[in-house]
Amino acid sequence: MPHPSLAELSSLRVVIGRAGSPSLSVGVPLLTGNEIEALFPAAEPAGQVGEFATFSSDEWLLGFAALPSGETLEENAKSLYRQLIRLTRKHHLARIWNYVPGINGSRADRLEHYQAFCSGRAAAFESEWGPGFKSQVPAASAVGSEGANLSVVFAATTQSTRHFENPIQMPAYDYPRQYGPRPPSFARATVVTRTDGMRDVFISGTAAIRGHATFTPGDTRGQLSCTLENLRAIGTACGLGEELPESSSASRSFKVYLRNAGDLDEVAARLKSELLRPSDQVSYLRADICRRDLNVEIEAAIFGA
Ligand code: 3EB
Repeated sequence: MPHPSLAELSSLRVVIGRAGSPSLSVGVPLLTGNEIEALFPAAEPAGQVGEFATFSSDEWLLGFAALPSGETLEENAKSLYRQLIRLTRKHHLARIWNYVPGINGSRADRLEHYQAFCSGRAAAFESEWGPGFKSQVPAASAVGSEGANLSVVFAATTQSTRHFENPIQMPAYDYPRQYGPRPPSFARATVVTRTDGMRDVFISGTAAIRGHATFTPGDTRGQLSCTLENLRAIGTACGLGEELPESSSASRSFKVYLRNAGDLDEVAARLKSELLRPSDQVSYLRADICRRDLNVEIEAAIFGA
């Protein structure tokens, strides 16, 4: 199948609340799927709070913000996260999406942009929540953006949340120093138990990391197998089961990030036979992954499990 050249692709736009409300373009080209990521269509605008446009529905508080990246990435990550943590004080964080310009590039002192982002984010959590913050961090993803801004999107809730780790992956917040001065601050999954007893489950960006090491560096086929195994393992750990979930009318949406657009057909064919159901929503996006040797990352949101 011929694919459009990367330059012609439209970029993913995040819309919270009703269609047509202001959107955030996150600088991630869409390969196939919906160019609008519609989050919580029932939410209503709840005002601008600092840098964040916020939205709310009964139990949810949502928002997005963007600030310039470049040499100010670490400070701006810290500043956005301090605002985010303060404005969600009466809620529990359930999911954060991060889009980081030039994620695999390095700043003048050679610290990688992703590592600078991780430092700013960890500093914000530590200053707001104290040194034990890691047990409270929610599910997240952090992928490369082709735009100029660091974009941050969050979902928080007044319902109860539990965070889960994957037994076959080291918790990211415990990664050793070889990956950067401050480890990433996120949980592998967050489960929201709704007042009606159903669960909404956010599975973080999941890649081919075993323990803390990259599995088959640069090899998409091997990494996809490892990523699918990680998804089954976190599904089991968080109580959904490896079928995410086995049976049900739960609505599932997936985002698949590919470093190389040329991997699309092979990855999509395998996911169709090994992961996806006809009722799932899935978008394939062209993005750099936070480690240079990773080619694929998959995230999931499961509502009503
Ligand atoms: C990993 O497992 C791959 O920094 O928020 C996945 C999900 C990854 C979230 C983040 C990073 C983040 O470490 C990368």
